[in-house]
Amino acid sequence: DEQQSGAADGFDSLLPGLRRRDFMKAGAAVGGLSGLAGCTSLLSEEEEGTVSAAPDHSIPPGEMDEYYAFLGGGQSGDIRVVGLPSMRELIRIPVFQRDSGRGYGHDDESREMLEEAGGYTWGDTHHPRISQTDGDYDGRFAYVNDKANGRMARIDLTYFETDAIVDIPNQQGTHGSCAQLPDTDLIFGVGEFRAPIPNDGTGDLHDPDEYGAVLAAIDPESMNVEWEVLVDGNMDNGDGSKEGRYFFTTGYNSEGAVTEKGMTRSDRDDVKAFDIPRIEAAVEAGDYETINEVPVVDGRKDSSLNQGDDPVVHYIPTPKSPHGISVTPDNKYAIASGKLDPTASVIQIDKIDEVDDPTDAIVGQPKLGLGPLHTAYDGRGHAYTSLFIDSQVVKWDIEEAVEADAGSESPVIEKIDVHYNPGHLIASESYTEDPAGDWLISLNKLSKDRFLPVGPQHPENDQLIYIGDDEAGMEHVKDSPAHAEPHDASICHRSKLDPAKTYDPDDLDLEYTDEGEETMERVGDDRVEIEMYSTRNKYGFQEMTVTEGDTIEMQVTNIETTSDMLHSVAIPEHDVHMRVAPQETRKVTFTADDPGVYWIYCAHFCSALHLEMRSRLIVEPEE
Ligand code: K7E
Ligand code: RUQ
Ligand code: CUA
Repeated sequence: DEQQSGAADGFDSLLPGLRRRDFMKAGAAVGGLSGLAGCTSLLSEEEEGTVSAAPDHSIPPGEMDEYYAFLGGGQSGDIRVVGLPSMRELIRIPVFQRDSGRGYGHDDESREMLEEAGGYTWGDTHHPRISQTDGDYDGRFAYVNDKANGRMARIDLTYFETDAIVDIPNQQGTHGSCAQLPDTDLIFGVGEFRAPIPNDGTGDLHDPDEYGAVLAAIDPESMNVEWEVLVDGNMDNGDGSKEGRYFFTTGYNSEGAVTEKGMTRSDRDDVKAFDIPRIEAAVEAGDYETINEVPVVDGRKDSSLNQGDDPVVHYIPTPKSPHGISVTPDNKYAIASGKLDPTASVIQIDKIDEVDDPTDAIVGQPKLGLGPLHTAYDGRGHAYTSLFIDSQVVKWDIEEAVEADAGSESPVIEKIDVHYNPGHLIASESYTEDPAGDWLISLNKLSKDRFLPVGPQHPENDQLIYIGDDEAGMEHVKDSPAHAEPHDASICHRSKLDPAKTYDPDDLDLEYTDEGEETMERVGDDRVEIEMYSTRNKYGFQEMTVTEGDTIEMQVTNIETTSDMLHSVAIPEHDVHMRVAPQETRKVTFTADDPGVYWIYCAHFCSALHLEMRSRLIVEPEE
């Protein structure tokens, strides 16, 4: 053994491009190492791809990835855009938090949007979903929840920017989020925390029986909450059927308890299937109560709307605290992962409204392993479920699970170790009708020993797994450390996105100020309005003189026509950093509180004269 590793080491130094690990793997594949000649032949086998089934995932310098992955950044409040298969982080899209790198929350428009959405400084983004047309990504928008403050945001994928946020009434934690398919007619926000509705201090605050949670349906254009449905128990994740009839949520705490012990007392919780057309008919018929200006339909079990043959919400009992739920690409099944139970429940969608006992809609219950959380699809009839406790991804056969007895392990095809404790996993285009079936990312919560230590908080570990070869099996090809804390993701082929190269001034509300059109005007006693341009390497004004106490409204157009040629307006001691991208116009309003001279500078490195790109804000003392 010693000799072998010695040989490997020696070989390693001869061929620095080959990592020792690959070498050992190659060796194992043909039954051990036996001298240098054998090693050479192993190498060529690897080149022919007999050892690794995965296509090249290294993406050499200058080449582009095939997919965009949009990852919910969790408590960082952003969305990360990652290229696949390289796993390189391309950009972050700030959603619920200020970000000086993108000037978000620093100019008037984005600052007002954050202010109107509650004025919080952070959010908890879990589930980014891309808008679809005809069951496929149309690349127009992404929507993402804020679990922390009960909000939903929209990201404009032309500019990769958050363009709307709605603070959802009657909802404290918005957890699952999803678009109604196939054409994104509604966006659903799944209310998790049960609280009094309205939560304004009236009524009995101590009696959990008086609490409730609602599903919210949001118009994707106006971002108005159209209606809500009140339910029993907590809700967790959500996904919609592909034809738009149902929206599914997993639910825990059917007990309605307020302690961990109470929430896990009973053996069953449920999956709720919201019948969208029936709910809309109830709203149409005036069968609702308006709370905080939103029509709220009563979808609780004992509601009159749920008696009889046409319930608005079906409660389908499933084992103990199910977590993830996702609909199969062929729209036959909704699969709920057991979390505290080692099974997943396969619910046949067209049976839901046919069976007398809702349990009969569950047509399969394979035993997968410990802590099943989320399930993704490859479009070839396989499901991939993350096992949080086992630290594994399990691949299983969906139809086999329907054939087999409940609790059977026979549908399991294969398990692969991940490092460690995966939450979500996601496969390319898994949420569409036609998943690509090549790559899967396991978004692991604990990286433990996988990276250089960086103190008590470790990075997360996003692992790339190739799933494109059913015969060779799943292959783990990459570890990628991630800033806290990715949850769900959507992976979209690059052909379906068309990001802008520069802004279209017609898309913006503020007026374009070209070179020669700059103006500086005093309005009233204590307000100065400035409209100017920026370009390499100057601002419209080389100096701006104002008086102590003035409110300054500074609007800047970046008149560059070259993509990526950003300029910004950074003003020391005024907390201003306004990024202005090519052909974009932004405005910032601030007060010149203290007399003195302040150098305005451009914080985006733009040319060799970048450091000279400056202007002076001269604040004269008040007389
Ligand atoms: Cu499992 Cu918010 Cu989708 Cu996180 S939830 S992992
Ligand atoms: S200066 S290139 Cu601070 Cu060295 Cu930026
Ligand atoms: Cu403009 Cu730096």
